[in-house]
Amino acid sequence: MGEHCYWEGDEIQWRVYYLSLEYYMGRSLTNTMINLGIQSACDEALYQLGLDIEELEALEEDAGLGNGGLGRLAACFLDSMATLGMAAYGYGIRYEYGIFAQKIKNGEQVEEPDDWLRFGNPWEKARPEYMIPVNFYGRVEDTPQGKKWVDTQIVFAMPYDNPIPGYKNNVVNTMRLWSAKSTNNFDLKFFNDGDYIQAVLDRNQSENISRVLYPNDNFFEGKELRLNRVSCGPTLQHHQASGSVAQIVRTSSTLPTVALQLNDTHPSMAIPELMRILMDIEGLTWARAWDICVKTCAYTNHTVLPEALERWPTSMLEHILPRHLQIIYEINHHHLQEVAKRWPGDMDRMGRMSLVEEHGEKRINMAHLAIVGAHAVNGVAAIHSEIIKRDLFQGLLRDRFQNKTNGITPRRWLLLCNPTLADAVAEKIGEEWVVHLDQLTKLKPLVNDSGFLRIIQVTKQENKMRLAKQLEQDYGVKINPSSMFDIQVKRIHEYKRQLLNCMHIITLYNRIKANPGGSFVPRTVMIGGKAAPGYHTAKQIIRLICSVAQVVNNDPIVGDRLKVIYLENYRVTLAEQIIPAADLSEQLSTAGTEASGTGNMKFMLNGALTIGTLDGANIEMMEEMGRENIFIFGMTVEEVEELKRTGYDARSYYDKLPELRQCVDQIDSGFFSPNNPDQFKDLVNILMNHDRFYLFADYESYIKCQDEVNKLYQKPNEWAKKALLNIASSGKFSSDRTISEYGREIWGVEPSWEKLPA
Ligand code: 26R
Repeated sequence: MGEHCYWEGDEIQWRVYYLSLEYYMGRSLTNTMINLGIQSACDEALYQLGLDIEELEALEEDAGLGNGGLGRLAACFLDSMATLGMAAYGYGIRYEYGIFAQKIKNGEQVEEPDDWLRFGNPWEKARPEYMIPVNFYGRVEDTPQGKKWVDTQIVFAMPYDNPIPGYKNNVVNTMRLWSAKSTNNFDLKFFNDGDYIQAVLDRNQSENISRVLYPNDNFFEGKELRLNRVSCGPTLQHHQASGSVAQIVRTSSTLPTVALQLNDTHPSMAIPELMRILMDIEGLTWARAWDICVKTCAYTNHTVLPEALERWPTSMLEHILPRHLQIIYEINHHHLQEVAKRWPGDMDRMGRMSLVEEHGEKRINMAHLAIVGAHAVNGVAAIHSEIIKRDLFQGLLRDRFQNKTNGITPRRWLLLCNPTLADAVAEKIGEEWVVHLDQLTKLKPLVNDSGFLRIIQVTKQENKMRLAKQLEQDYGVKINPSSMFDIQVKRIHEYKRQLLNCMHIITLYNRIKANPGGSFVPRTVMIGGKAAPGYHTAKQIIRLICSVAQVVNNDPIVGDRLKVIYLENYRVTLAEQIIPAADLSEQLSTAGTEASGTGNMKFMLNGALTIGTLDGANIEMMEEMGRENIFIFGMTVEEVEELKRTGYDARSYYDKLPELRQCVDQIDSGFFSPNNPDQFKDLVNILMNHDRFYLFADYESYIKCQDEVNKLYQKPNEWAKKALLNIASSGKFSSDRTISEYGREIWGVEPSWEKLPA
């Protein structure tokens, strides 16, 4: 390579590498058949053989290589990039164990390992010919030829390729997942000691790097794991970055240039790694290497919760990646010179904007590294992008900040999971919506077509019956299929406010008990999601929901007017069954905390109405469908910020609102946990004294809004009209639209709907 550098000169970027530590793919069989256009042929062929394709489909394990929204977004993006004919690769980690399987035992979450590769993986192909050595540890030497990273330990990165078919366009892209593989000449000192067996056993240690997905969602743990010397965060991240970047640089000599998209800061080690390769190996100057790095890299932010931001202790990086730490310090040096030029003498600001945090344990702020090292930085919904532009870097590098509102793939999230609705839509407007989701607006005139409204209703009813039957089999609860299916499915987190939903359930229960003969709109409330294994409060929230379900479901006074179900082991495959059956989608995050949300879009596309706050993409959903077609409640971001400034006093709401008080007192006194009255004291203490997410401040408005939901549900025809308008307005939320915007505004790549010759 050297100075005859192919990177520079041409501004058009040809290949896209999406770097993500997570890909939450779910199953591949049905999706592959659909995208190849061979679904009915396969169905028919298997039928002829006396086999049932649905039974075969059910045998496939979910590829659960993700935690939640960020990982599923990456999976939707792969589908869209292939469908839009982009030369795009998804690079990630081939975890041997994906997200844990959740069991609910005695109302509590129990985690079981997800041994998804047990019976092999028919979709992957190992590519040992592309294996790459990755260096760790060692030290940096100053030589006349520049810096040399020496005495390192080597672990190989072994790539496995997985096919990503586009929708009926004869494109098949690649998802390349790296797996850690020991070197053969490991730890010679053990050989010298004659401890051959110990040396063989130790091979396993380095292969721990890709053993298991970290189940933390929105919580950063910046410490080295105790039992696991090798498999700690920066090691894993470096492994991915190094394998990917080395290979990209190696194979790029024939092409003008590439775009590297960082899915959050998790793969941001790619920045110092790219600098290292360009300078230490290819011999470029700092200035040229930096220019290439910034032009190549772009960074997407997915959360503003401070506890989720990656801040690695410099002591760890020093030990594991000494050369990368040096490079980061140098990047920071140049960066702070720019800050000083723009705000001379403003030492305070220098401290805030530095990549290096000096208060307490010295750490690297990876978001700052990613912003400085990337030519584009984006948030994932309009409001979120505004918030990060304002808060993350206060004005510096302002012209880098963009918005790219998230989307979902209509192939999996309508065509695959809701074939009856998909057919009904195609019957009216043809099939182009599958790749041009905007076309759903053509359904709008049908709000006055009673025949079509009827079809929407019947389809929903069928989906509800199917789910009810399944749940009755799985949980042995009797479900009233004419009740409203009120659903909240997502990771369990305080900011997502599953507790607010729970307080609504308790309020409904108390109303029924106070007026047993009264008439109530029957509801089946379903809540599902995994809690991070170490997140105590989230696990308590699950226990409370299950305890409330116990009491409510077994109270004869309640009958079939209210049922509560905890949906065990929520994952991609379960989402595909639940979402088409939803009447009401719950999106309750405190305004300003949910970056976008993507589940909200899946419900909308499948004709559920939303009850939600003015947060994340809910706001843009409302803009698309009109405020009269969504149930909005609660504080705006500005009101939340105002409340924070003036001081939040939970007790004032508790004193003022009798229904809230009754509900809190019941949780506190053990009404739902008679065998352990103190069970939920911690939760109540948080709500009353340390609530960062202001649940009580939104309680009254939430309950009133739910009353409106009930009123509308009693007018099935009006409900169906709004459901139809939801579907018809959801075109914007296709990941095809999102990816077209990334292509045009960040990567310099045009989408193409051209069908290649077969
Ligand atoms: C352990 C730590 C480093 C960590 C932090 C955060 C690990 C995983 C996360 C997950 C976060 C980044 C995430 O999933 N964010 C979600 O991204 C979705 C896709 O953009 C958004 O829709 C959703 O609002 C946001 O919470």
